[in-house]
Amino acid sequence: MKLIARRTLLATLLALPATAALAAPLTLGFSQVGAESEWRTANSASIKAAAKEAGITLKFADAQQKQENQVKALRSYIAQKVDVIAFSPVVESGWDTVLKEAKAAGIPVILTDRAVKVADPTLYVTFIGSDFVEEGRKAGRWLLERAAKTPNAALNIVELQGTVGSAPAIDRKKGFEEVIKTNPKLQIIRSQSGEFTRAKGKEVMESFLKQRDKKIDVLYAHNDDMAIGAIQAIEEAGLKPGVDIVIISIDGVRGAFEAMKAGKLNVTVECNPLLGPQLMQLAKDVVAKKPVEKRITVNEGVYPAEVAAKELPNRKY
Ligand code: GYE
Repeated sequence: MKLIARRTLLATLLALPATAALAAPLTLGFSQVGAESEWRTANSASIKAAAKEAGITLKFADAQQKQENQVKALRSYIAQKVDVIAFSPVVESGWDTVLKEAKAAGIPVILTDRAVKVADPTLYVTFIGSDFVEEGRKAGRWLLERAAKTPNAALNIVELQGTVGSAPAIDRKKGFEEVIKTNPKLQIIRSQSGEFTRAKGKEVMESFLKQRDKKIDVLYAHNDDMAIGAIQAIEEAGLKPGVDIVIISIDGVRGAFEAMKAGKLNVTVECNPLLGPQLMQLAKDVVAKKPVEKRITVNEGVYPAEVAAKELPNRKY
């Protein structure tokens, strides 16, 4: 008798629309840049695991570093009427139209990792990610300190830029240049995109090394993967990476710590990809119409080769 009563009560409760609405899992449409680097792999894994943990239904699409694929994914999320959209924009510009479509459909948009340039900032609710200009400055400051130890020597720098038009490539270049220009002995003699990948980083470094007009003293790579590709090119050219050419990169992935331990990379500036848990909380808050900050940054450090062996076991990506 008691059991039947309880069942009836439960059925009544479940039939209530308000209860049903509360129990419905939130759907998040996420458009990822691609799978170009160790950083990105860790970022995607973090987002997938955090969605599961938070009980959020995740629709996930990999754009293979192509903006057109991201626009398609965003449009399909709008058509599917997801509760909230999040994406990491491959490049900064060209988003106005699709973001207006999301707004017109009443679907809130969260930016993660990379920023956009849009005329109307209300086209997205919030942006969570690193301060890339500051990362570039940190890389520059490390080099300034190193250069201060050999004050008379001129240092020729080659730069491997990230994906053309992407926020991290633009900002990491800007922050680095801002700092190194205070020492005229530091000059960027070549700068080209290695698209944030190992393969392209290696290929571009090979071409830098073939041009024998100037000696290369320093490599500044906008991410660890390109630095790791370049290390291979430097070794194949019969030089010692980390010794004959000082190497600075950004991200702080495991591969970078291993390269530092082996003495082939001199320093990495941390960029934390583990944005999943914070993104899921934001998604819930945004859907619940709670006020959120427009810009949420992540705290990060700098790791020189001297601390690599000690730090490696603590790394989470
Ligand atoms: O540094 C790089 C990746 O947007 C911060 O993209 C991210 C960058 C990261 O491919 O490795």
